[in-house]
Amino acid sequence: MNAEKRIENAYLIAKEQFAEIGVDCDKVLKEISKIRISLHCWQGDDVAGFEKSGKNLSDGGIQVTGAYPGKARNPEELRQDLSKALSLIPGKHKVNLHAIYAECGAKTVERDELDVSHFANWISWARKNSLGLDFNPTFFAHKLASDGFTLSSGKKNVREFWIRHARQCRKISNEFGKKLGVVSVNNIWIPDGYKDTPFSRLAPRQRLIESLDAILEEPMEKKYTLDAVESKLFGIGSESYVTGSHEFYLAYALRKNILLCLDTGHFHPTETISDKISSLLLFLDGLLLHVSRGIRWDSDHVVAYTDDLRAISEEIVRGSHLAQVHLGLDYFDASINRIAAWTVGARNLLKSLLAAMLEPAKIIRQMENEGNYTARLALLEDAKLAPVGAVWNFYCATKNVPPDSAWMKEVEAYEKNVLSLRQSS
Ligand code: RNT
Ligand code: ZN
Repeated sequence: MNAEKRIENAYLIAKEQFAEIGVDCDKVLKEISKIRISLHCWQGDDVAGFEKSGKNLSDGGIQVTGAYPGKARNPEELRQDLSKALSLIPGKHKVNLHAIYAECGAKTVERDELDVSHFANWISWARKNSLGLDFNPTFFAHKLASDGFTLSSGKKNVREFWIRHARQCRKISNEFGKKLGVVSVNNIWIPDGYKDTPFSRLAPRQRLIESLDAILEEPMEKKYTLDAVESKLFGIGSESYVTGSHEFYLAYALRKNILLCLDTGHFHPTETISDKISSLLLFLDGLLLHVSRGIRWDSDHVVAYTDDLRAISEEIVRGSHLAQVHLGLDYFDASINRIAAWTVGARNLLKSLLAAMLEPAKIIRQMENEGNYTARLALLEDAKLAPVGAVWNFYCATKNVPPDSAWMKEVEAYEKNVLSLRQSS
């Protein structure tokens, strides 16, 4: 039997098996194809960006490790690599850009002078490929971030520079939304914090409120751009104190009615974000997720198909929160093929959503409501070995994307024919 036929037959059997427990696979496939996940451009070049001036990524509390050959060196290569990865991920998605991915030609344009014209190539590429674009002001890898403070800096000129940058970025994001017809999420993450114990935990937070208020002053239509703020527990060089903590941004997002961004790597190592989702969405309009996989610390490993990931997707699907939760990936592993890194993470996130959609929700909910916790446990456990893989491979086939165990061959060919040629130059 050829692979195509085998995938179809496996699907037909799986479909019957799911129908027996009240799940309609065809309907699920329609639902999952509506989900856009946001592929973070920065995995493709180790968060380097296209600014010419020399700068240090760890001036910003993050770090990339690894030296796998073939990373993208310019916008054309980065888009080429993103296109390759996107061809291996079923569905229509978004790409997440940072301000440092502006294309300014020979000119040096300071971050507070960036505008949408510097993203014209990204916009036309996105339009051609039916993609949305998300955005992030870049508050790291810059001389005005080298003392560890940006929006909450004690220096007025530093704060004002970053406020101007963030205001420009909101306008750029707004243009992305208008020009592409897909809402653009504009996420603020700042590295601000102290390496050692501060005396005043309050003062930087007071300054951060003022800066954020100034950034968000201009009203923007939410159908084009959505503001988000991302918290963190600690970073490299901000081990003792981070201005933008979880409590700070949760309260701020509530007050301003904007999105809260939860990065899975930004909490205590044993703290998961899945149980936060239902509580937060009772009070907030929406969430942005930066799905990552921290190992021992916020290490930004490629998203794997873990219980943590599955629990996040289950919460989103069981609570019918798909419209309110914006899903983005955020990791940077430079020790493996970068196209595979994107593909593995994105496919895993989609797989976990698919698995959640294939749960026999109706029956389990009924058991729970009746207080039949024995049956609830039994059904949840049985669901773990349900033939999700057969549905997944069929879904890939319907979207002209290689199934599991076939896509990696394409990455290998791309490495041989494209990436390896980059080493010599
Ligand atoms: C850093 C944050 C932030 C960055 C990206 C590059 O800890 O997670 O989201 O990873 O903006
Ligand atoms: Zn993040």
